[in-house]
Amino acid sequence: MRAKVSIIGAGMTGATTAHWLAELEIADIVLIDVVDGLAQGKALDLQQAMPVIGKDVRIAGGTEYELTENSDVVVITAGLPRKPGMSRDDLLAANAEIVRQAAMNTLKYSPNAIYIVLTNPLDVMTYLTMKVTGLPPHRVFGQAGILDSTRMATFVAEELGVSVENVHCYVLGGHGDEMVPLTHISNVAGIPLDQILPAERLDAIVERTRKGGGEIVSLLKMGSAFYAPGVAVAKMVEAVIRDKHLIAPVSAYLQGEYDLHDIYFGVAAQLGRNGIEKVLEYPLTQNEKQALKVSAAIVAENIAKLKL
Ligand code: TXD
Repeated sequence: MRAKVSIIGAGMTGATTAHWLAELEIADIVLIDVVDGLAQGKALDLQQAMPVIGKDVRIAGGTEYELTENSDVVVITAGLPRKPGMSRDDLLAANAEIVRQAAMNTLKYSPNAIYIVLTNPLDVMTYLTMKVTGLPPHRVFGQAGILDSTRMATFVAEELGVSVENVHCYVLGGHGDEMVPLTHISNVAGIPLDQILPAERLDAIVERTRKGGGEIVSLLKMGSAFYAPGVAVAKMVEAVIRDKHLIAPVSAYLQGEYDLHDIYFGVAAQLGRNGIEKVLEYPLTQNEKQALKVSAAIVAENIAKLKL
């Protein structure tokens, strides 16, 4: 039987995730949006692209959650994006209600699905999804780290003039400007970044990575990034459907790892058919540990605002 992936929110990231996923030809896709016609229209358009690329993928869209029945994976992108000058945390109250609805409406039709959350503030919305669905934490996780890490890898590859294939970056922490790009674990062909780049260039890359989302928000002026977030989600969906045991930075529920408890937070985790199989712990420097603490305190403060 074919796998089925439902994407809630057919806006920029939802539709782009569907696009990247369709190219992988690993699942049929359903797009759901509250705006009448939007998901249907985009699904039909994408469906009509399939003969050109020779992919046998069925894509449906609508406003009705019945369409999502028996999904293997549910992706939640529904919500508002940032406007220039807004932080991700400014979206909390409005998006919490939207994500809660999306999670409950899909759970009714797909009680066995794996949930991947994209809506901001990311770690908080992922926590909310786990709580309201009552699903075991390994079946609910969020996308942020693959995006933050691919941004960092892009800047490193550009700086050194090497192939992106040689660059391996790992960004941990909450998906906010206090995220923690790891400079001695990230590497170019095995050589740690802090040994291959002068300190001031590395600092500039870390800073640009942290502000990477905001850089795009201020350029676009309406909405936020969608190509790289979309492909990051598609990568996670693929890891689940193909049971790849892929290690990637994701927002995962922590129960003591890095001395953090009852929080969703960006860490490296292994993904397979059952969701998160394992959380990896890197040996961190004192500075990195401290930076993670600062980032975690901000996420925890926002989780508390949910009053769950
Ligand atoms: O890395 C990451 N985690 C992120 C997160 C990267 C990029 C974008 N990130 C966040 O995802 C962003 O801050 C937003 O909170 C979400 C969605 O961003 P997107 O750019 O896709 O926003 P759009 O284009 O506005 O699309 C959101 C869609 C839009 O079509 C709405 O009509 C729909 O969500 N929406 C709903 N769909 C279903 N149900 C409800 N209730 C609903 N409310 C809005």
